[in-house]
Amino acid sequence: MLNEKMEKALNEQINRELYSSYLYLSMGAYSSSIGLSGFTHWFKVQVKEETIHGMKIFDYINRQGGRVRLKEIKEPPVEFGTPIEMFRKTLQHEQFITRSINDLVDLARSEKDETTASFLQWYVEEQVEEEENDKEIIDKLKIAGENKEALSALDAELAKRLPPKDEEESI
Ligand code: OFO
Repeated sequence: MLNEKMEKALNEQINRELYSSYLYLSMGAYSSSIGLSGFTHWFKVQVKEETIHGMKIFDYINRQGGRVRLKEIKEPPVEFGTPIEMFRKTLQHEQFITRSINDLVDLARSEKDETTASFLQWYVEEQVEEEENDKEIIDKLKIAGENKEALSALDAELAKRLPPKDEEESI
């Protein structure tokens, strides 16, 4: 079972995950507006990933007999600058999410809630992957520099991103 403090903190994390989804949807729209349809595809896959992250917590709260309380999702920015600036913002956001997951783990441990601490381990590992993906793209964008052909090749590569593996099981 979840205590009140833990339930509130998990509900806040659902909101952060759904905001991530909304933020990446906005980045996908921006990418389309600057002619990078492969980037749009990459962000659309990321939108699904973030929805899954939110839904896993939704399911966990329900299974633990807690109460999901959805809050307003704040409006994301509309403009993101150059592709590398946009991915730097993506990485910064993921680093913020990593800190919030670590805070949740600390809270679960201080509340002696081993079940939730163990549930959160999936997120701890997932955040390594999330940050790694962004860093890899930033590195590729650094190499591409001002070279339009290299940017176009990266756009084609991002267009091939596969949908999340656990899409069906989580929603
Ligand atoms: Fe849910 O990991 Fe990104 O935000």
